[in-house]
Amino acid sequence: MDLWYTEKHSENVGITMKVSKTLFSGQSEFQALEIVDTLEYGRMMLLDGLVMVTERDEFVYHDMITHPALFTHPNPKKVLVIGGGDGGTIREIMKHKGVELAVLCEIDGLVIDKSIELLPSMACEIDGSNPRVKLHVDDGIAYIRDHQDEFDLILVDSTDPIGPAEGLFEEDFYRMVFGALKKDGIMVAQSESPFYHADIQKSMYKNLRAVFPIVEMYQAFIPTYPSGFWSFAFASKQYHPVRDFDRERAAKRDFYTKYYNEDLHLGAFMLPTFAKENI
Ligand code: AG3
Repeated sequence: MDLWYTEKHSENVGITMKVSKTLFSGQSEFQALEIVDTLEYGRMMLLDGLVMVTERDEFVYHDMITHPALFTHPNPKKVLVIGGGDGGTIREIMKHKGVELAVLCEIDGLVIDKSIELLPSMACEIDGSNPRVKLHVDDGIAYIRDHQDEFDLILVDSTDPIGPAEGLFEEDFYRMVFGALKKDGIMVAQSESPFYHADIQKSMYKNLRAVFPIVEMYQAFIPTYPSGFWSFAFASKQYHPVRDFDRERAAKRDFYTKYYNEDLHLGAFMLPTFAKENI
Protein backbone atom coordinates (compact mmCIF):
# COMPACT_ATOMS: atom_id res chain seq x y z
CA MET A 1 0.00 0.00 0.00
CA ASP A 2 1.22 3.52 -0.81
CA LEU A 3 0.85 6.06 1.98
CA TRP A 4 0.97 9.76 1.08
CA TYR A 5 0.82 12.74 3.42
CA THR A 6 -0.49 16.15 2.31
CA GLU A 7 -0.24 19.50 4.11
CA LYS A 8 -2.64 21.94 2.50
CA HIS A 9 -1.04 25.35 1.96
CA SER A 10 -4.26 26.98 0.74
CA GLU A 11 -7.74 25.71 -0.12
CA ASN A 12 -6.47 24.33 -3.43
CA VAL A 13 -2.73 23.74 -3.10
CA GLY A 14 -0.54 21.62 -0.85
CA ILE A 15 2.67 19.62 -0.50
CA THR A 16 2.47 15.82 -0.73
CA MET A 17 5.08 13.31 0.35
CA LYS A 18 5.27 9.53 0.24
CA VAL A 19 5.52 8.12 3.76
CA SER A 20 7.34 4.85 4.42
CA LYS A 21 6.54 4.52 8.12
CA THR A 22 4.74 6.19 11.02
CA LEU A 23 7.18 6.27 13.94
CA PHE A 24 4.99 8.07 16.47
CA SER A 25 1.46 9.40 16.51
CA GLY A 26 -0.08 10.91 19.62
CA GLN A 27 -1.82 13.79 21.26
CA SER A 28 -0.27 15.97 23.97
CA GLU A 29 -2.03 18.43 26.23
CA PHE A 30 -1.42 21.08 23.53
CA GLN A 31 -1.40 19.52 20.06
CA ALA A 32 -1.27 16.43 17.86
CA LEU A 33 2.27 15.17 17.23
CA GLU A 34 3.34 12.85 14.43
CA ILE A 35 6.80 11.72 13.43
CA VAL A 36 6.92 9.81 10.15
CA ASP A 37 9.62 8.58 7.80
CA THR A 38 9.39 9.83 4.22
CA LEU A 39 11.13 8.60 1.08
CA GLU A 40 12.66 11.90 -0.02
CA TYR A 41 12.95 14.09 3.07
CA GLY A 42 13.90 11.60 5.79
CA ARG A 43 12.10 11.79 9.10
CA MET A 44 9.47 14.51 9.41
CA MET A 45 7.71 16.03 12.42
CA LEU A 46 4.13 17.28 12.12
CA LEU A 47 2.28 19.35 14.73
CA ASP A 48 -1.48 19.52 14.25
CA GLY A 49 -0.83 18.17 10.75
CA LEU A 50 1.62 20.91 9.71
CA VAL A 51 5.23 20.23 8.70
CA MET A 52 7.61 21.48 11.38
CA VAL A 53 10.89 19.89 10.31
CA THR A 54 12.28 17.28 7.99
CA GLU A 55 15.76 15.80 8.28
CA ARG A 56 16.61 16.85 4.73
CA ASP A 57 15.84 20.58 4.82
CA GLU A 58 15.99 21.51 8.53
CA PHE A 59 19.51 22.89 8.03
CA VAL A 60 18.10 25.89 6.19
CA TYR A 61 15.66 26.91 8.91
CA HIS A 62 18.04 26.24 11.80
CA ASP A 63 21.02 28.02 10.20
CA MET A 64 18.86 31.01 9.45
CA ILE A 65 17.00 31.39 12.74
CA THR A 66 20.34 31.45 14.59
CA HIS A 67 23.50 32.60 12.76
CA PRO A 68 22.36 36.02 11.42
CA ALA A 69 21.69 37.27 14.99
CA LEU A 70 24.66 35.40 16.51
CA PHE A 71 26.99 37.06 13.96
CA THR A 72 25.38 40.50 14.29
CA HIS A 73 25.57 40.76 18.08
CA PRO A 74 29.29 41.28 18.90
CA ASN A 75 29.36 39.04 21.96
CA PRO A 76 26.24 36.96 22.65
CA LYS A 77 26.58 35.01 25.91
CA LYS A 78 23.06 34.22 27.04
CA VAL A 79 20.43 33.05 24.58
CA LEU A 80 16.78 32.07 25.05
CA VAL A 81 14.86 29.90 22.57
CA ILE A 82 11.08 29.93 22.85
CA GLY A 83 9.54 26.85 21.22
CA GLY A 84 12.05 24.84 19.21
CA GLY A 85 11.49 21.58 21.10
CA ASP A 86 13.10 19.54 18.31
CA GLY A 87 16.48 21.00 19.38
CA GLY A 88 17.75 22.11 15.96
CA THR A 89 18.00 25.76 16.98
CA ILE A 90 19.92 24.91 20.16
CA ARG A 91 22.29 22.69 18.13
CA GLU A 92 23.28 25.66 15.94
CA ILE A 93 23.63 28.06 18.91
CA MET A 94 26.03 25.61 20.55
CA LYS A 95 28.42 25.97 17.60
CA HIS A 96 29.17 29.47 18.96
CA LYS A 97 31.70 28.80 21.70
CA GLY A 98 31.23 32.28 23.24
CA VAL A 99 27.66 31.40 24.23
CA GLU A 100 27.76 30.47 27.91
CA LEU A 101 24.13 29.47 28.32
CA ALA A 102 21.23 28.63 26.03
CA VAL A 103 17.82 28.15 27.62
CA LEU A 104 15.14 26.21 25.74
CA CYS A 105 11.62 27.11 26.85
CA GLU A 106 9.21 24.74 25.09
CA ILE A 107 5.58 24.47 26.13
CA ASP A 108 5.20 20.82 25.08
CA GLY A 109 7.38 18.24 26.85
CA LEU A 110 6.22 15.52 24.46
CA VAL A 111 7.88 17.33 21.52
CA ILE A 112 11.20 17.35 23.41
CA ASP A 113 10.95 13.69 24.50
CA LYS A 114 10.00 12.37 21.06
CA SER A 115 12.66 14.48 19.32
CA ILE A 116 15.36 13.06 21.61
CA GLU A 117 14.10 9.56 20.81
CA LEU A 118 13.40 9.87 17.07
CA LEU A 119 15.24 12.96 15.73
CA PRO A 120 18.70 12.62 17.31
CA SER A 121 20.48 14.66 14.62
CA MET A 122 18.48 17.70 15.77
CA ALA A 123 18.08 16.93 19.47
CA CYS A 124 21.76 16.08 20.08
CA GLU A 125 22.32 19.07 22.40
CA ILE A 126 19.06 18.90 24.37
CA ASP A 127 19.46 15.33 25.64
CA GLY A 128 21.14 16.39 28.87
CA SER A 129 24.68 15.92 27.55
CA ASN A 130 25.58 19.64 27.32
CA PRO A 131 25.97 21.68 30.53
CA ARG A 132 25.60 24.95 28.51
CA VAL A 133 21.98 24.01 27.72
CA LYS A 134 19.05 24.28 30.15
CA LEU A 135 15.54 23.02 29.41
CA HIS A 136 12.30 24.49 30.74
CA VAL A 137 9.00 22.90 29.87
CA ASP A 138 6.89 26.01 30.24
CA ASP A 139 4.87 28.63 28.41
CA GLY A 140 7.34 31.10 26.87
CA ILE A 141 5.16 34.05 27.82
CA ALA A 142 5.17 33.08 31.50
CA TYR A 143 8.91 32.42 31.39
CA ILE A 144 9.99 35.79 30.00
CA ARG A 145 7.70 37.64 32.38
CA ASP A 146 9.92 36.29 35.19
CA HIS A 147 13.26 36.83 33.37
CA GLN A 148 13.52 40.52 32.55
CA ASP A 149 16.78 42.20 31.43
CA GLU A 150 18.63 38.90 31.11
CA PHE A 151 19.28 37.78 27.51
CA ASP A 152 21.49 38.91 24.63
CA LEU A 153 19.33 37.05 22.12
CA ILE A 154 15.80 35.65 22.15
CA LEU A 155 14.87 33.35 19.26
CA VAL A 156 11.20 32.54 18.77
CA ASP A 157 11.08 29.15 17.04
CA SER A 158 7.32 28.77 16.95
CA THR A 159 4.54 27.12 14.98
CA ASP A 160 2.08 29.12 12.87
CA PRO A 161 -0.08 31.60 14.82
CA ILE A 162 -2.97 29.15 15.21
CA GLY A 163 -3.05 27.05 18.38
CA PRO A 164 -0.47 27.30 21.18
CA ALA A 165 1.73 29.89 19.40
CA GLU A 166 -0.99 32.50 18.83
CA GLY A 167 0.19 34.79 21.66
CA LEU A 168 3.75 34.80 20.28
CA PHE A 169 2.67 37.12 17.44
CA GLU A 170 1.11 39.84 19.66
CA GLU A 171 2.41 43.26 20.67
CA ASP A 172 2.12 42.46 24.40
CA PHE A 173 4.45 39.51 23.94
CA TYR A 174 6.99 41.61 22.02
CA ARG A 175 6.97 44.14 24.88
CA MET A 176 7.85 41.38 27.31
CA VAL A 177 10.59 40.12 24.97
CA PHE A 178 11.96 43.67 24.77
CA GLY A 179 12.07 43.74 28.57
CA ALA A 180 13.73 40.32 28.80
CA LEU A 181 16.55 41.44 26.49
CA LYS A 182 19.60 43.35 27.68
CA LYS A 183 20.02 46.94 26.44
CA ASP A 184 21.63 45.82 23.15
CA GLY A 185 19.63 42.61 22.72
CA ILE A 186 18.19 41.08 19.54
CA MET A 187 15.07 39.03 18.93
CA VAL A 188 14.57 36.78 15.89
CA ALA A 189 11.25 35.08 15.16
CA GLN A 190 10.12 32.84 12.33
CA SER A 191 7.68 35.03 10.38
CA GLU A 192 5.82 32.81 7.91
CA SER A 193 5.70 33.02 4.11
CA PRO A 194 5.62 36.45 2.42
CA PHE A 195 3.90 34.70 -0.50
CA TYR A 196 1.03 33.05 1.40
CA HIS A 197 0.76 34.90 4.71
CA ALA A 198 0.68 38.63 3.90
CA ASP A 199 -2.02 39.35 6.49
CA ILE A 200 -0.22 37.54 9.31
CA GLN A 201 3.01 39.31 8.38
CA LYS A 202 1.47 42.76 8.23
CA SER A 203 0.04 42.43 11.71
CA MET A 204 3.18 40.79 13.12
CA TYR A 205 5.56 43.44 11.74
CA LYS A 206 3.27 46.26 12.85
CA ASN A 207 3.34 44.80 16.37
CA LEU A 208 7.14 44.49 16.27
CA ARG A 209 7.60 48.05 14.98
CA ALA A 210 5.48 49.36 17.86
CA VAL A 211 8.11 47.97 20.25
CA PHE A 212 11.59 47.74 18.64
CA PRO A 213 13.54 50.61 17.02
CA ILE A 214 15.07 48.29 14.38
CA VAL A 215 12.84 45.76 12.57
CA GLU A 216 13.88 43.96 9.38
CA MET A 217 12.65 40.90 7.48
CA TYR A 218 14.99 38.35 5.94
CA GLN A 219 14.31 35.36 3.75
CA ALA A 220 15.30 31.72 3.36
CA PHE A 221 14.42 28.99 0.90
CA ILE A 222 12.71 26.13 2.79
CA PRO A 223 11.33 23.54 0.35
CA THR A 224 8.82 21.89 2.72
CA TYR A 225 7.15 25.07 4.02
CA PRO A 226 4.27 26.80 2.21
CA SER A 227 5.58 28.21 -1.12
CA GLY A 228 9.19 27.43 -0.12
CA PHE A 229 9.73 31.17 0.35
CA TRP A 230 10.02 31.64 4.12
CA SER A 231 10.99 34.54 6.35
CA PHE A 232 12.32 35.62 9.72
CA ALA A 233 11.84 38.86 11.65
CA PHE A 234 14.97 40.55 13.04
CA ALA A 235 13.99 42.97 15.83
CA SER A 236 16.78 44.76 17.62
CA LYS A 237 17.43 47.43 20.25
CA GLN A 238 20.76 48.64 18.86
CA TYR A 239 22.54 46.51 16.24
CA HIS A 240 21.47 46.56 12.62
CA PRO A 241 21.85 43.20 10.80
CA VAL A 242 23.42 44.74 7.68
CA ARG A 243 25.16 47.94 8.88
CA ASP A 244 26.60 46.39 12.06
CA PHE A 245 27.40 42.98 10.55
CA ASP A 246 31.00 41.90 11.10
CA ARG A 247 31.65 40.09 7.82
CA GLU A 248 35.19 39.07 8.84
CA ARG A 249 34.05 37.37 12.02
CA ALA A 250 31.37 35.43 10.12
CA ALA A 251 33.84 34.46 7.38
CA LYS A 252 36.30 33.14 9.99
CA ARG A 253 33.74 30.92 11.75
CA ASP A 254 35.30 27.63 12.85
CA PHE A 255 32.30 25.40 12.05
CA TYR A 256 30.46 24.24 8.95
CA THR A 257 27.14 25.75 7.91
CA LYS A 258 25.44 24.14 4.94
CA TYR A 259 23.20 27.15 4.18
CA TYR A 260 24.46 30.23 6.03
CA ASN A 261 27.58 32.11 4.93
CA GLU A 262 28.81 35.71 5.11
CA ASP A 263 27.54 36.59 1.61
CA LEU A 264 24.14 35.05 2.17
CA HIS A 265 23.83 36.93 5.49
CA LEU A 266 23.68 40.19 3.53
CA GLY A 267 21.70 38.79 0.60
CA ALA A 268 18.98 37.39 2.86
CA PHE A 269 17.95 40.91 3.90
CA MET A 270 17.36 41.97 0.28
CA LEU A 271 13.68 41.36 -0.43
CA PRO A 272 11.41 41.25 -3.46
CA THR A 273 8.89 44.11 -3.65
CA PHE A 274 5.85 42.06 -2.63
CA ALA A 275 7.63 40.94 0.57
CA LYS A 276 8.74 44.49 1.46
CA GLU A 277 5.11 45.52 1.27
CA ASN A 278 4.32 43.24 4.25
CA ILE A 279 6.75 44.93 6.67
N1 AG3 B 1 8.73 25.95 13.12
C1 AG3 B 1 7.61 25.84 12.24
C2 AG3 B 1 7.46 26.83 11.17
C3 AG3 B 1 6.08 26.86 10.61
C4 AG3 B 1 5.79 25.87 9.53
N2 AG3 B 1 4.49 26.07 9.01
C5 AG3 B 1 3.81 25.24 8.20
N3 AG3 B 1 4.33 24.12 7.80
N4 AG3 B 1 2.60 25.54 7.83
C6 AG3 B 1 9.66 24.93 12.93
C7 AG3 B 1 10.33 24.45 14.14
C8 AG3 B 1 11.71 23.99 13.80
N5 AG3 B 1 12.58 23.99 14.93
